[in-house]
Amino acid sequence: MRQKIVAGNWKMNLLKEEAESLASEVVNMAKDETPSDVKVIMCTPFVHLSKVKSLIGNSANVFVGAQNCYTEPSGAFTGEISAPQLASYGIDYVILGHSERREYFGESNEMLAKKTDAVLANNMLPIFCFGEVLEEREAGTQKAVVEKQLSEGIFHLSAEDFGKVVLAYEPVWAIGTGKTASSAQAQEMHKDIRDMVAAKYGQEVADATPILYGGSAKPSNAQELFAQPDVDGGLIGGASLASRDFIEISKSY
Ligand code: 3PY
Repeated sequence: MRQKIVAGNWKMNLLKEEAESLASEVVNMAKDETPSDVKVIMCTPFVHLSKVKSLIGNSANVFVGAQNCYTEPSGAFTGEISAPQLASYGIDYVILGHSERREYFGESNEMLAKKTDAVLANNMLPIFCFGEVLEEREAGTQKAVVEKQLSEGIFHLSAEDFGKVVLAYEPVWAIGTGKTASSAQAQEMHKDIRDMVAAKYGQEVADATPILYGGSAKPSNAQELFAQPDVDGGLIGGASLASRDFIEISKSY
């Protein structure tokens, strides 16, 4: 059985009090409503991580994640946050390679390979994002694009380390656009991704790898997406900022 995961990507949203209310609501609702085999993760801006971590306390099914980290452990890198720093706050997960980081901050597959190593070396778990842009989908090259992102960004890992990774397929044309990939489009790509993992690491590892769908997932489409055999959950943008919507998504399996 693969781990079911609903991870919220808060992006650069919420002020202090707003973040604290949302996190408390999610923790309380998840305790009562989210099925016990679903992990709920809140990936917050750096400034909220410590507080959200303490609000989660010893909750059994809610975890905290960052949205990025730097490749180096320490030093003269003004404005950056390192993996050891995140680990020292007890952070569980780190999103890497979100399309907004790739597009606005020039993050390459090579840089993401180093970030992945840094996260794993500090005993945190990467949520590794990848996906094609609209022109690539229209040109029918999405599979090749995804294969390159995986082979350059994450397929250097040993099978043991790869076993700790959460993959998140996020078609860029479905991010912040309100467009969602149809459940059939998501399933087709998720199956291709699982086959790529199997070709590299073997079927057993592939069958155990959680592959999340990201891109305008919301309560009204989560059930259909999560019903697909190779979709193991979601990386949720806007809908993770409303506790009721986010928790409804966590109940959509
Ligand atoms: C979205 O749903 O828009 C996302 O970017 C999730 O990461």
